[in-house]
Amino acid sequence: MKLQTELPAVFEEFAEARRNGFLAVKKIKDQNVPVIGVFCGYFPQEVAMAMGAAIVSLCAFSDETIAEAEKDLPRNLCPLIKSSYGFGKTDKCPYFYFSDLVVGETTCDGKKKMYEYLGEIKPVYVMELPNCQSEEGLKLWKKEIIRLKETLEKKFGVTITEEAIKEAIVVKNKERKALKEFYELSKYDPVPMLGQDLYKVMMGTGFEFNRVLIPEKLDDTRKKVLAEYKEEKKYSKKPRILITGCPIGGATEKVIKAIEDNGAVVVAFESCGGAKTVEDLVDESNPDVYEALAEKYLAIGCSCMTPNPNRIKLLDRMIDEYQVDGVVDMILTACHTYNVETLSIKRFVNDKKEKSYISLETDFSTSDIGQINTRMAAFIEML
Ligand code: BJ8
Repeated sequence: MKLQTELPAVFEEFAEARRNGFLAVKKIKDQNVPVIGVFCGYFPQEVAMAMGAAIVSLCAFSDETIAEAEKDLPRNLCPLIKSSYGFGKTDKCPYFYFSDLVVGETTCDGKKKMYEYLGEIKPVYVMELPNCQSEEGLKLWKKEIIRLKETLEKKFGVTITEEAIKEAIVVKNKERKALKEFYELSKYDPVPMLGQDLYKVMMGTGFEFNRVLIPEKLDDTRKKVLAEYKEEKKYSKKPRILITGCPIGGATEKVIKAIEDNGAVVVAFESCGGAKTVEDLVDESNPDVYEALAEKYLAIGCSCMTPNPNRIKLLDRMIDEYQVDGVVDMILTACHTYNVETLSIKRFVNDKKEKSYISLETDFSTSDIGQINTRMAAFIEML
């Protein structure tokens, strides 16, 4: 079995993106550009883009700050929440350090309560996200997006025009289309790249602050990957895995690695950071920019929503389009919403799609890598 030790050269630029982003954000700060730190896919980025702010994804995927967080927060809390808070408390995340404002949303209980404490360290603004994708929910979310715009205007002394939001919508949609076109390369069988490489590219795009450049970079990389693929098929046919569940990243990249070390390949990420926030575009033809943004963002199929049909709809489509053999549902310890939802996802994948399903509970430690490998090897063997 071939273990991947080095990232193919074509992806290097993206692999370094987070580290390079540290320097870039400092430069941005020196130029007095407002920096807004975010944690979640529900944040309507176009509003901040319209005022020329830099949007940074805050550190939340490592166990290095969890011990410090546990001095203030309960131990049996989701590691993502503890890590986020710990990075803020210890000032170890350069993106947090440079943020003028952190914006959170009322997603899960742990996160929204954590923001109350994070607000003691940095200015934190919390958007009231409805828990239902109903008509009333949509009205509330639209109002919340307008309230965000007004808050940003007041805090930064700027005017955010609808024209500027419209322009930002076009830029962000282009980025989504380019990212989708890129990850769709994994529809090929055999795949032209490993899931580990695909993941690096998807994460890396978030740290390019000149967003106009993102589609061009992605398109360039896509063409290179395709050209290499046409010349030589680097990978043989393998069982094809889709990852769903809690956001994956940093410490939990161990799950992608375990899947690929044990003979399968990750062809699709339905979770946040993957298709969940990318697939739907903002409707550019809607003259009401706030309604268009509210519709797009509220439709995200996160388990914080009840019910959550959009996650099933997306899974349904992706399992077919990516010729998926098995679904891995990665759950972070103590994430109640995703954990409760595993039953409906299992039923859907097994009964409706007639595919194999496994749920895998993990945290940000390395102590369960052996166990994850054993479970993944057994799961893949069965496919
Ligand atoms: S849109 S997935 S980024 S909320 S923090 S819910 S793991 S217990 S992250 Fe998320 Fe936004 Fe949804 Fe995406 Fe569970 Fe932990 Fe809560 Fe979490």
